[in-house]
Amino acid sequence: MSEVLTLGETMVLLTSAEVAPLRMVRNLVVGVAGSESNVAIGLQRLGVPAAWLGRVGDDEFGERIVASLRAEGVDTSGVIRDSSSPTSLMIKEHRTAGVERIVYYRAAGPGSRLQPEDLDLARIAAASLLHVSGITPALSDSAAAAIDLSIETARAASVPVSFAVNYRRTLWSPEEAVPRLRQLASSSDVLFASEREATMLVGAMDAEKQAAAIAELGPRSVLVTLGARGAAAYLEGTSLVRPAVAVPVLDAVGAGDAFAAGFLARWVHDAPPEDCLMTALRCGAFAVSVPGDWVGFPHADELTMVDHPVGEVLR
Ligand code: KDG
Repeated sequence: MSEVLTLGETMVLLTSAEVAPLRMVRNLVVGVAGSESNVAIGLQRLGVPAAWLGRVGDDEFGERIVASLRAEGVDTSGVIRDSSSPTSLMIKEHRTAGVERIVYYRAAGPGSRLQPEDLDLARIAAASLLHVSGITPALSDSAAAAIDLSIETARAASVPVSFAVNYRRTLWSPEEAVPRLRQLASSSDVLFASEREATMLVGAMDAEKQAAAIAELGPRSVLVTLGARGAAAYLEGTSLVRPAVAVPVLDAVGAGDAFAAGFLARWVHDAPPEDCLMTALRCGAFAVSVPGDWVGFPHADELTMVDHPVGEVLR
């Protein structure tokens, strides 16, 4: 099958190895994170070819990003090395045993210089799916224009568009974001939102109703994630609400991307809605029960592992 194309900003992730305020931390563990490339990794692990397009700094951390994605089998041939600024950083602080705090060093980073000219339009038109998020349009006007062109190109070629709302409050205010996010929702086929993001888009109501209300904006498949409570979906006219797969939660960051990857991996194969949703929920469970934004995402042959009771030993 042809590749799923993802587009956005990927950063080096520095995770505090200790529970402490960042100013007292002695050790940071180096990794890589970016919502769209996380989804690409999730898809690859489930056997769906995926590519990530974006800009990284022309520096060692930029190479680290490319190497990490390549090691996961993600196609990075469209990555641009940009020498105008260093690779962006995401820092994860374990402020208390139960609370993680994330700070970004991405203002004016390579992702903000993404522009329409960076896109390979023929490649987008030949993809099986385009996946973008609401992070990129908040990075800069040129990045927003690139997102618009990618969506326009996909739609003109009948390539379905998947959109994860991913509101980042440090990048823009709700007043700026909401009209833009609603507009992007209206040009997508599949939409992923947390309950809070769904409330931004259509107001506070039951998640099931939110999913249906978002579908009225345009997308035929809408998924509203509810954390430990599972997800509500409105899929081709049918409402579904399913509980999460119960697992110990070690790190909730990345769960939404795992969920999206799981759903899309089945959706691109025209799997029934229930199958798409259950795969998404299983992937979310993998993500939260392993530290790291995407490290724990499942490979295709591991998916049912989370159905086993907690504590069971598989041998
Ligand atoms: O929450 C998972 C991702 O979104 C994270 O790994 C990267 O925060 C991120 C971003 O803005 O791309």
